[in-house]
Amino acid sequence: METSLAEQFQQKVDLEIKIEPKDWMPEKYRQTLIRQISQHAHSEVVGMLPEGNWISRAPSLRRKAILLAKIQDEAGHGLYLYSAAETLGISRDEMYHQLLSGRAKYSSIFNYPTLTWADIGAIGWLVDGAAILNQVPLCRTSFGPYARAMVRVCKEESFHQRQGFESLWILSKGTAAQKSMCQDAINRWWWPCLMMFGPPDDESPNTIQSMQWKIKRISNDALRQKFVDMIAEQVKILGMKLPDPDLKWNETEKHYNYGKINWDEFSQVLKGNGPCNKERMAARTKAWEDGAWVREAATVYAEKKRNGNPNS
Ligand code: BYC
Repeated sequence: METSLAEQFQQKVDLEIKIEPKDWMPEKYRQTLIRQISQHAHSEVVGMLPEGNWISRAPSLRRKAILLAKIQDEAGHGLYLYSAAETLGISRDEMYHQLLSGRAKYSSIFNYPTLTWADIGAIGWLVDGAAILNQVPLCRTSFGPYARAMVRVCKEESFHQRQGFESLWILSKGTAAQKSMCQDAINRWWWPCLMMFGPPDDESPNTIQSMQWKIKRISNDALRQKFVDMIAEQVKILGMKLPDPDLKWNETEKHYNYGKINWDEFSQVLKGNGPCNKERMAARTKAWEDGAWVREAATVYAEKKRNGNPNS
């Protein structure tokens, strides 16, 4: 019985029919999605922190308005994603507990500091650029609510990337100090961005199964290569350099070759030893604790409403 349900499920996936929350699904499919979607949601929310650091110091009103809008978009992405994960039978509280207790991860990239204003441009251009490449294929992921959430997220991410590039483009045409700030931000964000795509395919425990279930459409290494090829061209427009002496166009492969990624650094960041892991978790824990009264008030209000007395 179980085997035939599993076979029917795989046939649906192969026929590109979306899996919806009430459909039968293998327990491991459900767990894989909860893991990935909740970690994606946590990344959006934790990702607001490095940028939030610059709201009060944005160099103009225009830049401040753009940054505020971008960060609000990220809060929205987190909310769609938590909602999509909830359809799989996990509560938002449980997802939060998994994050705060260290059981759930969030993207490694948000454990790096934003030291200068150029870092905000670099996040938009490089981090959101990497995110879009990863997320466009997720618009066709097999689980309906995740795929539909990704459509809107991707539209907003492409605006995020454009504004980041434009911000760096202005710096790259500025004074010597602005140019050097721009290059320094690119130098610091480049390698961590390559790590965002996850471990190499032959060391990625989830890829084969996730691709069979069409949760993932393109492997970690294939997406990373697309990113290198895209950015290696865009950086020329900025007149800047990527910090990789081995970056070289390979005419036979029609791709850029690139240097070795420091996977030890990635593994340290995942273990909680990146430059900002403790700070990020402390900020999220404080937000959870500070929000206790809101949760309490909302629960009491809902209770009163159920009893037909919303205003008392
Ligand atoms: N950081 O078998 P693998 C944004 C973990 S937010 C941390 O390849 P999978 C933005 C992985 O979870 C964008 N952990 O896994 C927001 C797994 O550990 P667990 C965030 C990572 O899932 C604000 C283990 O390594 N995007 O754009 O098949 C401002 C083995 O990996 C990372 C998403 O979340 C990492 N970088 O593939 C600006 C996209 N990489 O869970 C921008 C959705 C891997 O088994 N997620 N790990 O303990 C995905 O597409 C996939 O989950 C990944 C990893 C490609 C990331």
